[in-house]
This record gives sequence, structure tokens and C-alpha cells, in this order.
Amino acid sequence: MPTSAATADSGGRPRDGADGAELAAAAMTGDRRALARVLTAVENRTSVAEAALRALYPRAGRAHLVGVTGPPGTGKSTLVAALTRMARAAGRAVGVIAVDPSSPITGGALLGDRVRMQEHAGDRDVFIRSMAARGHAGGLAPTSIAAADVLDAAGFDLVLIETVGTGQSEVEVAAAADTTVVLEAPESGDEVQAIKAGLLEVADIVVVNKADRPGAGRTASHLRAMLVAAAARSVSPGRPQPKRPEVLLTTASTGDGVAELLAALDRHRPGPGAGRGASERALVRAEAQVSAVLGTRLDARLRDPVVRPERDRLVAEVAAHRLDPYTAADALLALLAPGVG
Ligand SMILES: Nc1nc2c(ncn2[C@@H]2O[C@H](COP(=O)(O)OP(=O)(O)OP(=O)(O)O)[C@@H](O)[C@H]2O)c(=O)[nH]1
Ligand SMILES: [Mg+2]
Repeated sequence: MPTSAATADSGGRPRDGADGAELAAAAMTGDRRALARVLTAVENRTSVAEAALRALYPRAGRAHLVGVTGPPGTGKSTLVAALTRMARAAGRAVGVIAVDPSSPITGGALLGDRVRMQEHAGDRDVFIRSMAARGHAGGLAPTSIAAADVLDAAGFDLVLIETVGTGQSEVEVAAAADTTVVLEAPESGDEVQAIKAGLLEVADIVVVNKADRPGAGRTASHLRAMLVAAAARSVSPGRPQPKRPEVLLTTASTGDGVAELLAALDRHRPGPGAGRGASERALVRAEAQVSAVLGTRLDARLRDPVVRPERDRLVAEVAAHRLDPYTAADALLALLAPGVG
């Protein structure tokens, strides 16, 4: 096995006619090249991915999926590396998906992350994958979730998904995990509080990283106060009070506080078995995936040569404002699936 497989972003070129189910089977037995190929197929949403995911899916659902998000530069990648190191020391297999916001193939941030994760090169129980945030027609979240499913089925026990918490879809990726960690760094002033409030809403655990910097304690207190205020606002009679996120301090660059964060993650891990599948997060994830597949399937059906002329006709009617888009969509639905819609 090549040592560079630890950062097998390219995934290699898929073999001609590579069979998805075969690749999936190989990936599940620890073949890292096969794993990389499946992930490439997932990212490109090819038919190989569909066959692979069908084969993999029953084996997934065991890993702890952890989303790590937060504003740029707060230390997400450094923290993911520190968590990986610590989880590995405890004998756990760790998969990492880094959703790179800027670069479709190779960005500066990605390169930096690779360098940071070099220490894991050659470790069979660490697999790091970068995904471009752009160019996911069916949505970034379903694609990232499918990639996490692949790592889960391949036996990685902890799957960390890093996204920059700037765009809605990136935040959705992290929020679809079992546990969402929102990172902040110490800073003065409250000019970005509006953004933070939005990010805090998806947090299960809030981490103030760069605790070695001045103002970390103050930032943590400030965030705790914001969370208390948010919890007070969300009280509704007859409904259980949602659990208020813990606020932890870490220095990712030295590893301080990372053991405590890992312990907090473990406490938040959903229980195994049937209970897990019924968890709210699992249902949200499943819904995102089924909706994404439905959308893809509908698009494919609309491109069908039998249906296409009618679709084109209806679209032209809508363009000319002789028909509204709702009526047109209903007519197409009735055509595709009589009795539905
Ligand atoms: N002082 C200090 N610096 C840190 C700490 N953690 C990370 N850094 C530094 O902060 C900078 C950004 O760290 P990254 O881990 O790349 O941050 P990120 O959130 O992944 O950044 P993006 O992915 O670009 O949004 C780097 O120079 C790190 O070395 C910390 O705990 N203390
Ligand atoms: Mg990063």
C-alpha cells in the first residue's frame, strides 16, 4: 500500500468499467485505493457511486459523525488534526472529510491541511479526504453525508467533517452530523456577533480555540451568556428544553483541552442499535439523502426523450408567462407519476 494513500485526495483514475459493488467490497476490506475511488465517484455523483453506496449502506450507521465548523482561521484543521492524533492514540480509526470552500481541486488551505496531516501518512487507520465545496448540483450536504457513510462503512469509528462556517450549505454539512462542534477564537468587540448567533444555533458543543491567546476566558463567558439567552428564547410550553451546548476551551496547537473535547464528543455520541436510526439527526440526514436522490431521479426522467418535448413545451409556456411554474411542475409530475402530486 502506498504511504501517500493517507492523503489520497485524487482518488486515482477509476478503472474502465470499475464496478461499484466490487469497489465497495474492496473498500470495506481496507483497500484504500478502492476507498479513494468510491469517494471520487461519490463526489462526481456517477453511477459507480450509486452501486457502491447501495452495497455500502447496510454497513454504515456505526461511526460517530462529528461536524467541525466555525469562521475561517479559528483553528478547525489544527483541532481536527489534534483530535485525530488523540483518537488514534486510543486505538480508534479516524476518517476526515475536509470541505474546502475555495479550491475546486488544490487550494492553499488544502495543501496546508495535507502538510499538517503528514504525520498520519502510512497509518492505515487514518483516512483524509478533501472535497470541493463548489460544483455539487445536488447539494453539498447530501454529497458530504454520502462520503461520511462510505468512511463509516469502511470501518472508521470517528468521522470528522470540517467545513468553514461561512456559507449556508457548509453549515448544513456540519449540522447534519451526529454532533456539531462550532469553533470560535478569542476576539474583542462584538462586530461579528450576528454571524456567530446563526452558527451557535447549530452547535452541540462550542469550542473557544486559541485559548493561549488573551481574551479566551472572556470570549467563553460571552458565548455562554449568548447560549443562555438563546435557550431562554427557545422555551416553549409542553416541549422538552433542548440541551444547552457546553463551552470548552482548547489550544489545538499544543493539544491542551483536546482530551476534554474528545470526552465531550463521546458523551454526545448517539447510542448504538435501533435507537440511533431513530435519532433526530439520523432522520435529518436520511431525509436530505432521499430528497437528493429523488431530485436526481426526477431530473433524469425529465431528460428522457419521451418526456423531454412536453417538458420543453411547458418551460416555453412558463417563459412566455402563459403558464405559471406551479401548474407546469404539477403537469410534469402527473406525467411522470400519475396519481402523485
Ligand atoms: N495561538 C494559536 N494558534 C492556533 C491554534 N490553533 C490553530 N492556530 C493557528 O491558527 C491558524 C489557522 O489554523 P487552521 O487550523 O488552519 O484554521 P482553520 O479554521 O482550519 O482555517 P480555514 O480552514 O482556512 O478556515 C494557523 O496558523 C494555526 O497554526 C491555537 O490553539 N493557538
Ligand atoms: Mg481548515
